[in-house]
Amino acid sequence: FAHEHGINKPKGYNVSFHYNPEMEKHHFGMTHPMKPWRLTLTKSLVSAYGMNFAMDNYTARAATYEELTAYHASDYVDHLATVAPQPQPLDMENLNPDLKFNLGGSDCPLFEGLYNYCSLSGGASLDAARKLCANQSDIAIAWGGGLHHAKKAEASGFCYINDIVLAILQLLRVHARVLYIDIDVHHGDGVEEAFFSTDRVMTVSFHKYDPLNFFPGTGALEDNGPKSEHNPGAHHAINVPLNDGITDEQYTSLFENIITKVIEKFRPGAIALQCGADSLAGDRLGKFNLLVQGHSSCVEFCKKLNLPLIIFGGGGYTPKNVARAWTYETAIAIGHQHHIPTQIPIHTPWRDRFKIDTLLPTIQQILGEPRQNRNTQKKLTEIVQHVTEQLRFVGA
Ligand code: TV7
Ligand code: CA
Ligand code: ZN
Repeated sequence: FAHEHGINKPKGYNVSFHYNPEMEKHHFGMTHPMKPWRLTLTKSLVSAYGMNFAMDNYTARAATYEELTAYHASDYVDHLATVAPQPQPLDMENLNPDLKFNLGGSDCPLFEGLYNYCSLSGGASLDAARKLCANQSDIAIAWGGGLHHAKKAEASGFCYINDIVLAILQLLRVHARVLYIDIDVHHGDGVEEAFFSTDRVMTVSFHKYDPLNFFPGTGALEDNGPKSEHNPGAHHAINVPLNDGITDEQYTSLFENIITKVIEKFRPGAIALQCGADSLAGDRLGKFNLLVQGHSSCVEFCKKLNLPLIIFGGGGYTPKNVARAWTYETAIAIGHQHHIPTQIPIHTPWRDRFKIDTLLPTIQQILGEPRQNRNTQKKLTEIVQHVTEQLRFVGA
C-alpha cells in the first residue's frame, strides 16, 4: 500500500513516532472513560495507511526514576512505584479511596501495572523531546503522552505523571523559550502550574470553562499567571474559556488568531502541542462540535510555523474518533493529508470498530444533530481582545 501510494520517507524532513504497545495493556477499570486501548486503534490505522514508512518509528522505553523525579516529588514517585493495586471493584463510584496523593479514587484508580504505564508514557514523551533537541526530528509524535493534569506530588484527572512537563524541561535545555499549546477540552492546569513562575514557557489552553460543573474548574480568561508584576511568569499563562457546541470555523479562526499573536510576541524556539481528542464532536466527556478537520487544522497551523514541534495525545473518550483524529494528524505531520484516501483501508485491524468507513465523518454522521452552539461571536471577540492586551506585556 505504502509504495502504491507513494508514501515514503522524504529526505530532509524528519518525523519521529514514539510508541510502546505495552502501554495499551493497562486498564483503568471497566467503566472508566480512559481507555489506553485507543492507542492500539490509532497505531493500527496509522499502519494500515502505511504512514510508518514515512517516519522514524521508535519503541519507547520506560522513563527512569531519575527522569520522573526531574519534576515529581520523590516521595510521590516512590509511592507510585510501590503501592499495591486495588482490587477492581464492580462499582467504580463506590471505591474506598486512601486519597494519599489523590490516588485510589474513581478518577485516578490504583490499577495493576500503574507504575509501568506512567513510566512508558513519560519515556515516550522524553524520547520525543530528545529527538527534537538533537535536531534529529522536525516533528516528534507521542500519542501516549499529554497527561496534563498531573501535579508535582499529586495525581489528578486520569493523570499520574506529567510527561509534558518532563518533555518541556528537556526542550528548555536547548531553547530559551518554549510555547505550550493545549487543545484538549479540559484546562491544562498541571502544565500551567509547573511553569507558572517562569517567562521561558508560555502556556496557552483552549478548554470548556464552567467552574462549578466541568473539571478542573480553573482556566478563566483573567488568569494569566502570577498577579505580581515582579514575577517573571506574569502574563505568561493564556486561557481561552469556551462553551459547549463550538464549531470548526469558530475554533480554527480563534486558534490561528491567538497563536499568530502569541508567536509574534513570545518568539518561541520550539512548540509543544497537546492534542487531546476529547474536544471532538461525539466525545463521551466533551461537548464541542469539532470535526477531525477542525481539530487537525491546529496541527496543520503549528506545522506551518516551521519550529521544532512535539505532539502529544491527551484526553479522548470515543476511541474510534480519537484514532481518526490522531491518524489524520500523523498524516499532516508527514505531509500526506491530501494524498491518503479518506476511506478507511480495507485491511485495517478492528476496522468494524470505526462503524462508518470514512476517516473524516460529517457532524451528521457523528451526532445526527449537532450540539447547540453556546459560543457567541461577541464572547469570542472579547477573548481575542483580552489575549491581545495580555500580550502587550510580553516580549522585548
Ligand atoms: C486528560 N470527568 C482528563 C480529564 C479528566 C476528567 C471526570 C469523569 C468520570 C470518571 C469515571 C467514570 C466519568 C462519566 C468524567 C469531580 C469528580 C466527578 C467520578 C465518577 N465516569 C484529560 C476528570 C473528571 C471514573 N473528574 O484532560 C470511573 O465520567 O469531574 C471530575 C471529578 C469526582 C469523581 N467523579 C466524577 O482528558 C487525559 N471524571 C466512570 C468510572
Ligand atoms: Ca485545553
Ligand atoms: Zn481532557
